[in-house]
Amino acid sequence: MPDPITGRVLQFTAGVYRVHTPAGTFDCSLRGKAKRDVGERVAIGDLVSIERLEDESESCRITEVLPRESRLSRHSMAKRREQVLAANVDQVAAVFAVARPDADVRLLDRLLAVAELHDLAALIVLNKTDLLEDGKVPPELAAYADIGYPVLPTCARTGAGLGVLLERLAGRITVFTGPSGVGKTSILNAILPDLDLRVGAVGDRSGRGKHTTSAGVLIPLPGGGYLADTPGIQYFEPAGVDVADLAHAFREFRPLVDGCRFANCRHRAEPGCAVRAAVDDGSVHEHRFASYLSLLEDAEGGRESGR
Ligand SMILES: Nc1nc2c(ncn2[C@@H]2O[C@H](COP(=O)(O)OP(=O)(O)O)[C@@H](O)[C@H]2O)c(=O)[nH]1
Ligand SMILES: [Mg+2]
Ligand SMILES: [Zn+2]
Repeated sequence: MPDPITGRVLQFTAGVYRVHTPAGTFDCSLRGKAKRDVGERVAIGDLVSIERLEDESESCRITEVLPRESRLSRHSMAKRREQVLAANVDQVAAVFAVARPDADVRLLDRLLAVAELHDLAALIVLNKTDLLEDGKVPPELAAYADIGYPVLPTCARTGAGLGVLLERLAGRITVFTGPSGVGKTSILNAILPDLDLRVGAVGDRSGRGKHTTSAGVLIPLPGGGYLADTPGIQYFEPAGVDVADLAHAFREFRPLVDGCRFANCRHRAEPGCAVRAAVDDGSVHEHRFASYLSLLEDAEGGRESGR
């Protein structure tokens, strides 16, 4: 029996796992004992041992799934279980455009909250900088650097900023996410010329792109590391989240919450709320607070509907 090889699950389609290894990329099956041991479906990003079947040299099977270091998951209300979107993720890159379409900060805050709740680092990519008249990132977006998120301006058209982005991605598994039409596929095509993914056209009126990127793939990067394209993260529902944890998902609130008068303060309109005071004195941005309140409402709604 040849020695097993260790590799990374890139994709899963119709019962076949595509596994990237130093010896090449192989299509593998998962059956028998390995399947029973896993219990839940193997996710993209999982590290697995595979072996080639001796009789059919083209055929491989997964013999073991190595322990996960992290997972990015979404709680499915309908299926009443956790759905793992990607395993062993190191960071989340939230990709937005500076214009066409304008950055949706509510969605950005939601994605950042997902990253924080999973204890994952996050970075913000602001694409289409060629559309900035004065070359300056809008202050509302630049402000994310003040609360500790790396903000990386890029332009898929000219290639500006892509070198810095690549350095950030090297050797890590990064979930690449954001609304459609912001240029995610264009960035991938620019940094990985061999990939040749389809770029969606932007509709004239809405400024939004067509949905052209399919779900659940991990793309190997030339400098090591992978990009994970997991659209499901956008539909994150905070319904499974403890409302007490939600303030921690807004990193600039964390040092404040101990200063609230009530230990169970939800930072809505309670007297003596330190978060509210920080919003009033301008040290916490209004729109971050509004995003928090909207997620709080969702989280409470999920709890009251008797999940
Ligand atoms: N002006 C400008 N347009 C861009 C840039 N990057 C992408 N686009 C355009 O934005 C539209 C959507 O791009 P696409 O890569 O499909 O976005 P995705 O939906 O996020 O994958 C396409 O028409 C691209 O040509 C950029 O840096 N500057
Ligand atoms: Mg795309
Ligand atoms: Zn409070």
